Amino acid sequence: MLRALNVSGDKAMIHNDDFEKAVDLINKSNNCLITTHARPDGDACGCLVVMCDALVALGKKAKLLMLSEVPEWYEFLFDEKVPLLGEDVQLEELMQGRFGQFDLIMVIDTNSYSQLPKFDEYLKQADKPVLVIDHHETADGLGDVELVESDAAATALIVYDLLKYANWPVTEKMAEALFVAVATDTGWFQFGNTDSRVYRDCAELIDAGAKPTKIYEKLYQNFSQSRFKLMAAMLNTLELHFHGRYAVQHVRLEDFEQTGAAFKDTENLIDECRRIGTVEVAALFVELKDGRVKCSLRSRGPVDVRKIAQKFGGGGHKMAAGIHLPGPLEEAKQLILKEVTARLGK
Ligand SMILES: [Mn+2]
Repeated sequence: MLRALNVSGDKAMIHNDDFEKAVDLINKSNNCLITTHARPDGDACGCLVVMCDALVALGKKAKLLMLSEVPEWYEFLFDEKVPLLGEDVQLEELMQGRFGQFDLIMVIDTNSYSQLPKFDEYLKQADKPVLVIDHHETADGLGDVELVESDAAATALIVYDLLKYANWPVTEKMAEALFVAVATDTGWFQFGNTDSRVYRDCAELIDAGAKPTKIYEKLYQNFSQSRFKLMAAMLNTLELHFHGRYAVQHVRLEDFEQTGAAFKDTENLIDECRRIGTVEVAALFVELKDGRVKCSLRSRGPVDVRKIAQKFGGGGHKMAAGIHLPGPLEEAKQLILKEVTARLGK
């Protein structure tokens, strides 16, 4: 039996017709390929686990594929290592159907080609229905059916709504994965996207078996020594502009070498400087091996960092966005400083 979720007619919410189409697409499929954006975060990982389990529970085949490595602190979500495109599976194998003969492709927590390196080539030529579940505003319209709601704090909230709409059971493991997804995308209920829906859904997930204290320990009190040293190196680079309203930090290639940390260890490090009371905009610049600089931006004021990111081909949300900039580091910093100055400087 299907349960009506959205009776308010609120435009920002996903219409029941779309949930119906998504359920239909899934019911018609037998062999599904599920992927998410490169550099998967907690929301991406959690949603993948949940959709895979939901499909298997329906008696379907489902395969996960990652486009870049899963950070080790999310590995506990997965029963086994997820195949990595370009490493465990080559694009050619995927193209030729040797990884699987799929009749449905699910793209989760992104709706843009630029977030799907190499996989975008497969997606463009694959003549298969695509279901997108996402909460980002940047959208290329990849799906034949799309469950997209930019007001949702996490894609996991949409996944959860889908499960409830379709009346598919939520196991303890699924509840944990959904909780991890929502908790990480809200910075453990700190960010501005933490609305009553987040707390309501998380309360339900706790009732379904998610254990917040255990999850907190796994996520936030589980640093490797090398990651902690990388954080210490980053903290030492802090620059403050505009009387402490703009915080800038960086990580150089040599920091990775000296600490033994990996690129993925930079996830969420940008949030450390939010402890400084004056900070409204924060930027973290990370040198990449290919010479580019990954810039992450956070806002907790009126500055819309997505607009800054979009100027240089990046994307994200008002409060959190990212861009790849050409190097060197100092020039990338100047580029963003100019944008922030236009917004904060008087
Ligand atoms: Mn997300």
